[in-house]
Amino acid sequence: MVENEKDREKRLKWFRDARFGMFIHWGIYSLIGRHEYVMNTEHMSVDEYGKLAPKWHPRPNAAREWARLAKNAGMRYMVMTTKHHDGFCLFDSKVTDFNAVNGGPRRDLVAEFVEAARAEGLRVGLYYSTMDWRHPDGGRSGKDAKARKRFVSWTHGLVREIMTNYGKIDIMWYDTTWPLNAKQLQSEKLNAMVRKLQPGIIINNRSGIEEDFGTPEQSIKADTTGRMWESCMTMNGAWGYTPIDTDWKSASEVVRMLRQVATGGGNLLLNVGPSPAGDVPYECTAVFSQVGQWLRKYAPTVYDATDHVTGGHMICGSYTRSGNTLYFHCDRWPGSKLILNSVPGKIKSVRLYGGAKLRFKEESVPRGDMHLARATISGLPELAPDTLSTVIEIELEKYKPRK
Ligand code: FHN
Repeated sequence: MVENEKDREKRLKWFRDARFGMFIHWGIYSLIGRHEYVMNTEHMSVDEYGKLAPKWHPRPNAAREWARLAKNAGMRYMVMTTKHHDGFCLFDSKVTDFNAVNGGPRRDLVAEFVEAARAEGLRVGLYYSTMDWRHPDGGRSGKDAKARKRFVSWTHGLVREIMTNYGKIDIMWYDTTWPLNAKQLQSEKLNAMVRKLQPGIIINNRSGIEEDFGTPEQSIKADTTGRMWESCMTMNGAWGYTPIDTDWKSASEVVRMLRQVATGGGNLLLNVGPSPAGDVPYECTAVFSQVGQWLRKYAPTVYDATDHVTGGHMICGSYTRSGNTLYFHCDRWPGSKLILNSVPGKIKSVRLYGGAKLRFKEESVPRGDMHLARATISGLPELAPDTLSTVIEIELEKYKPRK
């Protein structure tokens, strides 16, 4: 039965409302600590790389710490890698013995992950890369029909396992079909199986079919067609554990990214790459707790403000919007007066979010044969009440999108 738009929006509603999720890239590559691509970037043979597996002994239930960290940061869902390009499965499998139960951890890490996320009331997503550097048919499946048949059957078998063995899964997060295309990977058939096993599931666009949401990566590009989208971002430059990359994002950058995804009606999936033992780098935990604290005050200005809006102030900040209410997120504090050009509608009232009303003046400033709109908000404190970002709530008579 073809799903109608109303039912589809109902299925997607929790995801649209969630706004903020945690991405986890964890695997035997963390033992080396030089990116999840290390097998490729350092030209390791399959055997040499495979020798890492029995050396991986993460502590039990590290995922419970991640889930608490995610919850405290204001995240509402978590997505973890079940198999990355390296072929190591973090779950028990009858399809491949290169898995976390068969060697190394000798535990089902996907089971631990889903249990931990659910214990914190968070939705669960499973990442699965359909590209595989280890499988002998992986690379040649693009050109060799017999190899492709074997590899596609293997892939469908593994996806069937993660969609069957862990209860209700909320998101199927595919990654990269290389060297195959959707037709060769039989993605229609694969996703029909996934939806049969998990009726309410949401599927991303990386099995080569559009499905439910787009996945801009390391950038925030709003999908203005109204189609759901989620931007995935690293905290430093790598997805997997890479402590030598110390270029970490700040809490203010994360808050700004949250505003940007809210403005465009999308989600932010922010990544952590835990250590071999399961520790989240402290640079992430510190930022996540600051962001969580900020969200506890300003949650509605990010979670509930899902209407598209553009404009703001080139230096000081930009808006999110909920109907006729604008939230101006001020990252760089101007002092006691804020001057905004072209506010999209006539102002009814202005206040510091959760605070006292502020004075405002609307003007039309002549310049040559033009008249430029300007709104001056005064009576602000000299110093920013919140250094990450202070929100000014502007009630409009009616929101009038800028042409
Ligand atoms: O190659 C992967 C990469 O390691 C990481 O998993 C990202 C996450 O979206 N996906 C691929 C690059 O697009």
